[in-house]
Amino acid sequence: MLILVLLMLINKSTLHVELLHQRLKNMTEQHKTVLEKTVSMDRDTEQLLQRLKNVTEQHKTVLEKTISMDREMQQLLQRQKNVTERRDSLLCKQDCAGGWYKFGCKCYSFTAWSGSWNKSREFCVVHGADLVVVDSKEEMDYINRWLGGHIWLGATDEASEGMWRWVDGTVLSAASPSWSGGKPDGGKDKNCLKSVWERPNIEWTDESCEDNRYGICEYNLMK
Ligand SMILES: [Ca+2]
Ligand SMILES: [Ca+2]
Repeated sequence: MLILVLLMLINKSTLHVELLHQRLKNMTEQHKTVLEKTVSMDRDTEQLLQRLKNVTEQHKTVLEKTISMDREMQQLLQRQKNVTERRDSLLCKQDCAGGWYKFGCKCYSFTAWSGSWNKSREFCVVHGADLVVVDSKEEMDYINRWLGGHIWLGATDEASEGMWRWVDGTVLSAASPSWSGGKPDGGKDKNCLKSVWERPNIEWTDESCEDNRYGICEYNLMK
């Protein structure tokens, strides 16, 4: 009986040992698998780090090129500005056409005959000019020195009553202090700008465009 019990105990121990052995084997395999995965992840991480390094270097190179191109662009723009200024300066030094008077970089002349505002403008345009656009106080003072009264200037409200525009498209305010007192007041019958001599000043008034007057033309030497 004792032997039988001993045999049973030995048998049970053997089974237990086998079970332990199997568990150890499983754990070893699991450990091996985890180790392999860790090695693989390490490799991936290294590759990713290398790629990140490459991308960072590429980015740095592109950034340096962009900065260099910006600098070149600034130099080119500055050179272009210098060339334009030199060209304008040379153009401005030219003489005006015969019979035209020079002020700054502009040339001025009266029309050769008196005519309607449109006929006067045509004369100016045929000579490469247009009716004068008075766009600074200096210019106004200059032309006033040799303007008599009743001369066509380059502004009209023909296109839209009350909306005065110079021939270059810029707006002439009806509130400009150059208008003679109470002008413009001619409504749709008077759509063209004329100088009048309101002693001691030259002032502006609206006039019928069909009146026959001399006009004053202007052209820019720099265009
Ligand atoms: Ca002008
Ligand atoms: Ca008018």
